[in-house]
Amino acid sequence: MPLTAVRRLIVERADPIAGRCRYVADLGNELVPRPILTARRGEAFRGTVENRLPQPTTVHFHGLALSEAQDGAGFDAILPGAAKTLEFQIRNRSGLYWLHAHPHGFTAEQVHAGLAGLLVVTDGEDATLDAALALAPGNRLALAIADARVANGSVLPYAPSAEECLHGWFGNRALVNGALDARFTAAPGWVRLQILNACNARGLLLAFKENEKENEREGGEAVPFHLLGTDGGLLAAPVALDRVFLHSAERVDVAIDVSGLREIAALSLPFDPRHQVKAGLLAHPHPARGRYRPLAADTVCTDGGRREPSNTLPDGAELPLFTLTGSGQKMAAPPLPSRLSSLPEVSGRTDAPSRTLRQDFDERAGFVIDGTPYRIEENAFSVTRGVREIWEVRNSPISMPHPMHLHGFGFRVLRRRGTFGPARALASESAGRLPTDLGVKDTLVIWPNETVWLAVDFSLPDDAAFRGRQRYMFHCHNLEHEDGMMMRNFSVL
Ligand SMILES: [Cu+2]
Repeated sequence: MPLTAVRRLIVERADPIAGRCRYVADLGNELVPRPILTARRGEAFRGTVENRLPQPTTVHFHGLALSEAQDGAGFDAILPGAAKTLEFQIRNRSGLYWLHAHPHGFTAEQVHAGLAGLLVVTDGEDATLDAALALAPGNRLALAIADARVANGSVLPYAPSAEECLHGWFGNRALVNGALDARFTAAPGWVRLQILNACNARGLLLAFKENEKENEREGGEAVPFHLLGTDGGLLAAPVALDRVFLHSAERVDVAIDVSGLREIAALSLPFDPRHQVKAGLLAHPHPARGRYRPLAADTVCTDGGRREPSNTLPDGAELPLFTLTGSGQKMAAPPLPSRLSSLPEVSGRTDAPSRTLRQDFDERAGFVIDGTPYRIEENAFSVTRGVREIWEVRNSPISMPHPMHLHGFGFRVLRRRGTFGPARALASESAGRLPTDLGVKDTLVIWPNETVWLAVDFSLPDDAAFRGRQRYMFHCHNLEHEDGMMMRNFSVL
């Protein structure tokens, strides 16, 4: 559904007992729950967000280059019963972006409840690629993969213990665009999948395999695929893969040739999740939480929440995601184009970074950036607009993988060091970059003991909306860590 057709976005609880929530798009003459939004680069949006939750909320357009007032980062939350008008132009390249709740202290609960929607941005390069792939109608899909705790077909309410606030909230089943056991039908030829990891905390090692025989659980040939793009759009050239790490809030754009295949299972392969930290932290609910009711009849970040270990699968466990049904018919798919976009190669000195950031674990404060838990009024540092900075971000050995998200600006990855073996094995170059590091990123996993170097261009549009100081944030997108204060504000001046 075109974003420009949306007059009003209603944020509401669909099920007050279990706390499930949804976005509803009001088109003026029609209400559409859980819309998948589309927009062409350059289009402008104007609409109202109406908050019908018992908690503050915001709508953060994740990955879009927006001013502070439109970014939805939580400086200016929409209180229960209130509304806010949004007005912005889409300046980003084609790619899969998304919108989600981002109010401080309530982000994890609200995103888990279902307040995460997809926004597919298209442009000329994107249309050229679709034409080259000769995509059949229905062979292009935008998918949000989340995990939830499911018992008897129902999603259980969000109620993490203190230990789960430390490691993250992990479910036992995948929801794809909100559905369990999701199935999609594909015509022979190329299928293009734009996939978001919308899990609160779970990392995915995405792969595909052929389900050859019915009633046979084991086996199945791996189905190769091609990486076309990442968070911020198309790569310069496709990369052939058989698996790819996709952590919370990251996106991949992949092509699979399904000719001759009857059924393809998408799954997360088992991997060592590298949780190099022991629980022992005291519960520290976000200070904002005491003032509003939970979405479901349960408490958050205490040890009094319901614990049903059988309803969780640990991070890194194998997890079925969704199924693609093909016709089995053979067809010669056209060759993949060798060039996908005009994205330039990136370079920069990593021996003298403009800025260094450190991620640590503190037994009392939890996961912190530069030793400092988040405070909404604090400005960690200021950046001059128009300047290109090189950031060196190092994760501690006593840590976890942290999917770090930068608001407002896409960045490029220059180098990785200290990457753990199974991830390093997927690196395609001497600088340790992974295939997903070759595109524009806005979220990047940093493994324990790993250091990454990023190039960020802090140019802002010459537009009234971007005048004056603009505040953005850099934070962990493990949502339990985000609500646990693993976040810093910065300003662009
Ligand atoms: Cu984290």
